[in-house]
Amino acid sequence: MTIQNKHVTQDMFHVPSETFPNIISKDALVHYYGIVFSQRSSNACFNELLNGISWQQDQAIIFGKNINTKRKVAWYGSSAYKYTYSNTTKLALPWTPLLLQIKGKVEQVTGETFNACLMNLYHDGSEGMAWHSDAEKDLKPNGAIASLTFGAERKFSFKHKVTQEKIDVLLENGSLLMMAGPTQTHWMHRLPPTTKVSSPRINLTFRTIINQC
Ligand SMILES: O=C(O)CCC(=O)C(=O)O
Ligand SMILES: [Mn+2]
Repeated sequence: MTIQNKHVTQDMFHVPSETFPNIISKDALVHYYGIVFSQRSSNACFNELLNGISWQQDQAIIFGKNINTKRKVAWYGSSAYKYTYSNTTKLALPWTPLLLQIKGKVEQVTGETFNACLMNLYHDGSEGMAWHSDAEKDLKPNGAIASLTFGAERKFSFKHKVTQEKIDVLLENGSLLMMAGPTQTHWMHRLPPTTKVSSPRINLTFRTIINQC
């Protein structure tokens, strides 16, 4: 099943989440808000983030070996939060003015608050992210994760951990998706690689870190 939303909103303030129904009916809370940044702002954000963010090569464990991925990542937050995943620990850099502005907009639209952001830079469709859930011990249990896309449109997939049911969403330039409640406990998600996309995409996932000052 693929969900598409052509709802275009340039100046979207907090919108009750029931306006954007839960796109996964079972064991999850996932809202797709569609495009929340105009194409012009999205392109400007993309360029500023591409050049102004401290992008680093990410590590992944494949067949038990630590390898560098082609995808780049960055970790920013309200404090020098540690975030440990795939055997590596990152220390958050302080928000840039643009990231703070974007965070404010995401908080306005979702009605949630966030204190950190994990960012991914996919150079083209050959780069993606494998099946996983975001439930590390550093994250608020059942906390909302808001995922913003700038650049290339990509398919994003969910898979139920028990039933294996799959749901796909198309993540458009300037669009926002929020996962909350039991989603990470019962579902995995991934960004599948594709030969159909040759341009880059930046993804920002706003999160809440707990038990760190
Ligand atoms: O790029 C995406 O849309 C997904 C990123 C993701 O799942 C993550 O950073 O945990
Ligand atoms: Mn994730």
